[in-house]
Amino acid sequence: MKFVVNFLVLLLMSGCFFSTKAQSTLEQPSDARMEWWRDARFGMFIHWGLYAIPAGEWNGKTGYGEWIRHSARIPIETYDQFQSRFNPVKFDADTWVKTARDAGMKYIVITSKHHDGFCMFNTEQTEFNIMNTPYGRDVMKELSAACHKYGLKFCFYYSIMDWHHPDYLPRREWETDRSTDSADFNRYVSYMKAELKELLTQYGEIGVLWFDGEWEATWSENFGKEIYTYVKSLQPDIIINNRVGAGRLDMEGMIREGAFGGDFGTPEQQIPPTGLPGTDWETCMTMNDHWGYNKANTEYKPAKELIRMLTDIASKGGNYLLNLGPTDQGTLPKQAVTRLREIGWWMSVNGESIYGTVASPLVSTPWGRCTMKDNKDTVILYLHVFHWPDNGRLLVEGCMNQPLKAVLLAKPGKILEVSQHDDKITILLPAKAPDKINSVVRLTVQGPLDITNPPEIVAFNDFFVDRTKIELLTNRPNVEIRFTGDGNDPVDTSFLYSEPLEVMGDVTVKARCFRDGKPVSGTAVRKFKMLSPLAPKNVRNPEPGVEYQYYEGDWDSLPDFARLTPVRTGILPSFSFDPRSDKEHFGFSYKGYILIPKRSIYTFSTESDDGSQLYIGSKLVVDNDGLHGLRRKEGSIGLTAGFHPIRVLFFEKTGSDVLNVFIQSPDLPEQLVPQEWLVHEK
Ligand code: FHN
Repeated sequence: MKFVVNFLVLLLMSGCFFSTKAQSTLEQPSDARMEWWRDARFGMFIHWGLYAIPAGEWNGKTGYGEWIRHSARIPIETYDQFQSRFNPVKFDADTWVKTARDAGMKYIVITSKHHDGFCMFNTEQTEFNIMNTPYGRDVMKELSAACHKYGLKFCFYYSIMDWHHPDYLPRREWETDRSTDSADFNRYVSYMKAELKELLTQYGEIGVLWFDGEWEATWSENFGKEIYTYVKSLQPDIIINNRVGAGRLDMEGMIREGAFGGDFGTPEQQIPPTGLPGTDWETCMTMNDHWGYNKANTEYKPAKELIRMLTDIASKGGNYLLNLGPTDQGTLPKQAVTRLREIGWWMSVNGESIYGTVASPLVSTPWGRCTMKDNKDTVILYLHVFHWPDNGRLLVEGCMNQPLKAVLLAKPGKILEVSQHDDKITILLPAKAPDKINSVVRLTVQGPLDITNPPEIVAFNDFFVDRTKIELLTNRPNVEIRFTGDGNDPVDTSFLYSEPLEVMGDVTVKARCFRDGKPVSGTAVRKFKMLSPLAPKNVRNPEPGVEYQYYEGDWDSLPDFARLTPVRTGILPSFSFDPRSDKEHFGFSYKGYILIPKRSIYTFSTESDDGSQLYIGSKLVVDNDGLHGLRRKEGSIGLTAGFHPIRVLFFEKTGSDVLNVFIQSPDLPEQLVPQEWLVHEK
């Protein structure tokens, strides 16, 4: 109570906080084996196989990729015929490798075997391989030689999932004609090991084994550890991704707590929102919308976007594995080549700001991104300027290091004027940016690194009911946090924070770190707003469960269910799919009341594949609509204790289908909405 009173008194004057809790930050694990990979930062992903022959088209549909055999439900006998047509007569390993090298890429990861089971290398383990095609050449041997010739690391992608091998289970659910009687998964694992031995003993040094297709129930953590150990026994210095295990959290690419994670995480088609201290990770991404060649998909990401993504990833301490899908003729799509050429030009000037760098020590870089080389006695900060300042003044906050020199990498001979006031370093830039996509300033400062980011203003939510607790945190030793509650910037005489406080009204909190009376960080700002909670509804005869309406249809977003006729209706204990009859093309509308235990702010979230929405009363609290893989979105609302109307909408198009509905409040740990809280009116 003391601090609430103190705070109220201080808030009237301008507020006060108390606490400087250290946050743990894991150091990057130093490992000679990972060194080349961490330095490389940028690699080429290649998806090439029989699927390049249909090139995304089947029965008049053109939206397929490397999954075409499954997605278009092509019988194995039909698909296998592609083997007798595979003849990439225009393939030239040197051309491919030089294209990667000239783009600034340091390694190539290529599909030795994708899910279709076709082996793009000379294997003794199956006839279903490239040597038994009109082409009859081992392209992996040629690429390996070219990589070793031009100084790139040669790496293999290898799919655990195999839609061709008779011992692999499960079959595709539509392949009811393929017997599983004699299938022996352990024998399949032995087949895998025999192929991996060929890949790891016949193609020279392999930089990375990039496993994939590990998500089906037949694969296990134990298999993963067995294969990891086996691969390392063949090439001890090889690097292996986390998809060898069974613990990956879908496309975000990191592993569940305690799961076996190989050597690095594998976010796919996404970039983690922040750096992942102490973790090696690599984002893999397509240039268009497909991994394998799709001739109709001519929309490729512009080079500007690709360069800025490379920079963003490096600024967070990750690698960028950028994909292209070659044609059945063995050529690289021209749209990909033109983009790689533009990336190469940028890298030829600015590559040092990517290679061998580590994550930015600065949290706030509104003008772009930062990468770093910390040589202890001197530190190099690479300031990647996406947005050239109109006033020509580039500001770096929170750095107490003495600036030694600043130059543009595009004009290294011209020294830029640099000044420093407290934690603020200002660099005077020329009127025109040398590169409209990303101009890099190399700022060299005296070590050791002395950078302090603004304090973290921690609270359950920006909104609250009645009161909320706020903490101000920093991981910096020998600093103090000073703050205000009236919107003014903190100064050395502002209130000192030492313990959490409670806020009972709208307030703008500003906080900054100080040392010996001088500011050493930028200022953190966060606005808090008190909400009036929704009043409860009177429910005369509450009965357990929610009402559901089950629909069937083909949608790309949530339909207006009110305009449709449900296939089935009834009561369910929670938001489940039990009554559905089809695994695809269906939707649900659930409605009822949720019994809220206490007056508070509540955060709801839906985790769904495909789209979902959650309403409380007439308010759309969570909008997670659209065609997407497993994705989670949240929203908050103030509620009083009692019954509140809840409505959840969901649709599934094709593929996997998931709906989870979570609830959380300052006093309620995040959890699936308890079934006993859900009722409907009898
Ligand atoms: O199913 C594969 C897909 O075809 C592609 O190989 C990507 C690349 O990382 N991995 C899987 C999807 O997550």
